[in-house]
Amino acid sequence: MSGTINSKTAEKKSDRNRLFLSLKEKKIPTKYLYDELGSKLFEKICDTEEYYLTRTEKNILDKNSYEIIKTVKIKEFFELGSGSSKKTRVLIKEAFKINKNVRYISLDISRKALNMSFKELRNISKKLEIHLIEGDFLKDIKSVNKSSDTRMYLFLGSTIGNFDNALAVKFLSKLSKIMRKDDFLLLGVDKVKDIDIIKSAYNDKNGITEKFNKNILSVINKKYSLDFNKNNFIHSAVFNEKKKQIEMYLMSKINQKIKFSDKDSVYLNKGDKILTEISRKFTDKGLRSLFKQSLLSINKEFNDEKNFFSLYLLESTK
Ligand code: AVJ
Repeated sequence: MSGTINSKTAEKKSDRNRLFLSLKEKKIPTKYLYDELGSKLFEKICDTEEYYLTRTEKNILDKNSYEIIKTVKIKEFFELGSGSSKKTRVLIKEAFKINKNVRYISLDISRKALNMSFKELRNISKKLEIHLIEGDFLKDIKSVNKSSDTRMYLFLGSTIGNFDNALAVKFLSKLSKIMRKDDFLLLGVDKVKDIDIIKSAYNDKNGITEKFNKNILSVINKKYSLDFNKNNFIHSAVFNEKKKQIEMYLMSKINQKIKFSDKDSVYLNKGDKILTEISRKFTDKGLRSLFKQSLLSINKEFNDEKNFFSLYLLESTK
């Protein structure tokens, strides 16, 4: 028992250290966006007029779920970073119609998201087998790789866009390696398009994205007893055209010092920007190269009419 407690303390310490190192480079790990409030705010972002991603992906899923399900005989769905599972619902429902023994497993960092997901899926049927795992998919994917049933991994919402290319390749290769011959990965990706459309998706007029971004400070304040003051920061989401990615920052309004421990502090000058998230936008060419590097091949591809967003049904080529 004490072993468990010790290891958790150690983990917290190294997480704290990692955060400090990260802050010195003017970054905050993106995962801290998703506490209970953060997950709720993200759901609200999905409903804004400007945030086309969720709506578009859901339409693609609504149109093609039947086709996806009949192509692949799946016993088990394994969703990474499920959020509320509102989009996944259609897919699971179609699968359940065909196979009452279908199983759904979700791995998400946020307990709130897992609860929302459970509510969303439970009303498909009481008989649907649902497993919820609270965890960090970058770290914990290793521990959940045992299954003898045909599995479809779901990695939707363009969450892959939060990873730079190296990390994306590392993550997808890891998935490809644990995939069996009959397994599939359904991956959702946001595409390069008119810059103004992309930018407004991260600068909604009601300021929900701003709240979501600033909430990261409350999360680390609470978790590590820090004293960031939200009012001293400005939300900024810009499109980096060279890297084809949204970069979300918190910009310091003043010169300030944030005490981290007795001996360590973080100093910010007015105008300094802390990076909280990147959200990459992909081209077909970029994706082909990403899949190749990650030992994945395309079985099927689904798009919306405007080609705003794509869903890929992928197989492992390992
Ligand atoms: C959940 C990572 C896909 O990058 O678009 C939404 C998160 N950040 N608005 C994205 C997000 C700002 C979102 N993902």
